[in-house]
Amino acid sequence: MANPPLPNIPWEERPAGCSEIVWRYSANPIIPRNLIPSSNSIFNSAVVPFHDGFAGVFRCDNKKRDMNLNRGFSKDGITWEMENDPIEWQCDDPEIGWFQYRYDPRVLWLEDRYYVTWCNGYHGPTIGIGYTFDFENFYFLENALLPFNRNGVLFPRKINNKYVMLNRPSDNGHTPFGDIYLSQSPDLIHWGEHRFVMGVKGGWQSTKIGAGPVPIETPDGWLLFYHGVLTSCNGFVYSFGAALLDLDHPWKVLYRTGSYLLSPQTYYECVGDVPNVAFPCATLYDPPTGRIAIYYGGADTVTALAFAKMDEVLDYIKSTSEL
Ligand code: BMA
Repeated sequence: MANPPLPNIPWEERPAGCSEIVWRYSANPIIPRNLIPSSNSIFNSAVVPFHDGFAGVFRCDNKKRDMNLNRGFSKDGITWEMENDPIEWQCDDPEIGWFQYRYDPRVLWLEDRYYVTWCNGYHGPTIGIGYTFDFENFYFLENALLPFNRNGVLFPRKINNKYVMLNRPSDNGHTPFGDIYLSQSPDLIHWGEHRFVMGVKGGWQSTKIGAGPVPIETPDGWLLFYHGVLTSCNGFVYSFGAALLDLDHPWKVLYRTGSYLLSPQTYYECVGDVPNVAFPCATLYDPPTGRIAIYYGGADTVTALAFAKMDEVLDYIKSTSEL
């Protein structure tokens, strides 16, 4: 199990009187929309442990409302320094190296480097894959799938000797449907052996669902936080819950939360450029303490932090599971 201890994980105990499995950081949002001069909004972003602190790839929509990815660094995972200019991706192939838009990054350590996946504009949304060794130089690898697809999330190790990626086929717009699929690859470039993982259900996850942060390996299965969308008379509402996927056959869902773990209820989740959105893209995990920190976007405007304990999340998924 490749989950090293993370003693410096950002953490705040569950507030007195709170009975939620996932609770919010009291000083949310941790990243305001205007942290850098160029930004309109900074949200749906991903972080990883890096050196003695943390590094991240952030969705920064600029004041022209271009959607792009900027890098950032933090000592404590809470206070971030971010570059004002977007990451420049090195790519030798001009056919795929051009910029249309980039958003909703996920970042992970996989074998020998940090990989980044995101929703990449290439004649419509698809999954871009890039990598960096040092958060200085970034390289674009390929578009993994044909448009239209979003929410591409890699597993942090090969499974059955293949790279594995969750993804969500979509349309070219705001997609009023969507189930989670899984694709497999020998080399992170050629993808196939597609499998259905799970589809929409009632209530908070009735319109569409999509993988959130990189899955965490546990003895009980891959822990996947995922977002679910409900269509209200006022538009989409983005909440998140979690599932446990079989370790060897990760398209097999073992358990799945019947209720959401967090839904947009605070001001910074309900009010912003897109109201009523809580959209998780990263977790940090410290196995010795069971602490989990969840990074999520609030209302497509700011970045927020929530906390949970691994044993409680696993118990909750199992005890509320509805497959
Ligand atoms: C999805 C993506 C996300 C966004 C969400 C709510 O389709 O664009 O980046 O958070 O819609 O607007």
